[in-house]
Amino acid sequence: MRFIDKTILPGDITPKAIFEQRRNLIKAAAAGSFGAALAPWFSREAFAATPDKLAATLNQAYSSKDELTPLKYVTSYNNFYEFGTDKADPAEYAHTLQTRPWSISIEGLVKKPLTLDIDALLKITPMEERIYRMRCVEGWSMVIPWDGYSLSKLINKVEPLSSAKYVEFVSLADRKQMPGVKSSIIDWPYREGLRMDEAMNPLTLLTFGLYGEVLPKQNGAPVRIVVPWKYGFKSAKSIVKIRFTEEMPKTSWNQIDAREYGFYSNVNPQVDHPRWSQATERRIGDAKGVFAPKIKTQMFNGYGEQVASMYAGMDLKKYY
Ligand SMILES: Nc1nc2c(c(=O)[nH]1)N[C@H]1C(S)=C(S)[C@@H](COP(=O)(O)O)O[C@H]1N2
Ligand SMILES: [Mo]
Repeated sequence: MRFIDKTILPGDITPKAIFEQRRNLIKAAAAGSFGAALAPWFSREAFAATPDKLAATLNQAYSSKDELTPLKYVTSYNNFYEFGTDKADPAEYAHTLQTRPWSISIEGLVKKPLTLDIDALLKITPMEERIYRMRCVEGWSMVIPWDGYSLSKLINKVEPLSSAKYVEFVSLADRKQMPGVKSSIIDWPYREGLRMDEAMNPLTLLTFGLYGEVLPKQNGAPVRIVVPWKYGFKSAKSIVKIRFTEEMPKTSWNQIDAREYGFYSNVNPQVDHPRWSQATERRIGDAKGVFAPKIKTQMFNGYGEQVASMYAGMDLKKYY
């Protein structure tokens, strides 16, 4: 079943006017006047019945200028195997996820291990909005305004020991809330990891929301990681544990098939997946739908300036 891309959703019209409106709203947010009436294009159904606003300020320095993926695609075409393997499953089944109370434990090789309630975690530093390109290994991509703060802010609070070389992220795995956990496709819980310098890179976002509101459940509420220069699966959802280790942690997709999914998984148009090319991608929600033009995938998903130096001298064909 692995990664059978059954459907690219049919096209939708994203009129330029709507896009311009969003841009203006973002400009207003940057100027500090966010919180006015919702723009009409903003579909509320995708969010919880009582949506929570996140007071986030757009960080232009880290934001892509690419056209945004309409919210309805961001919330209806997802990978979240805890709720099923079909792209439509998370939107259908994730409502059973209980995102409060929620706590996250930060442990392992740190001076100050910490267990934090989600509301405390939300407040440790001001929230930013960043428009990131996301590239999935299957060849689709989206451009999403994410709300959160650099993971480094949290890491600094726990004071990692010098022996800490990697960071492991562990997602919730609760059969009662997550129907997909019955399946044995993954040795649950879902686990991902980063090297310490990758975790500390300012681009790595501890993420609580998107489009200015708390994360929809299908997108990994109440807290996830977003690592925009890596394939989508590195960005673990609904995390309950962050652990600092000396050894490279075992990660879920690597365990499923090490030949197909490496630990690094940096977006790299020159390194093909064993079963398909990674040279191009299609933007989900493009007005032309399945006929959307394939665009060239950029090295490190276009974030080379910020991240390439971390891999200087590494053979990225070997460390895929
Ligand atoms: N816990 C967990 N995290 C996960 C996944 C998952 O199945 N379980 N899927 C990953 C994959 S393959 C992708 S492409 C992204 C999708 O994130 P999105 O649905 O918000 O676009 O989440 C990643 N994080
Ligand atoms: Mo993915």
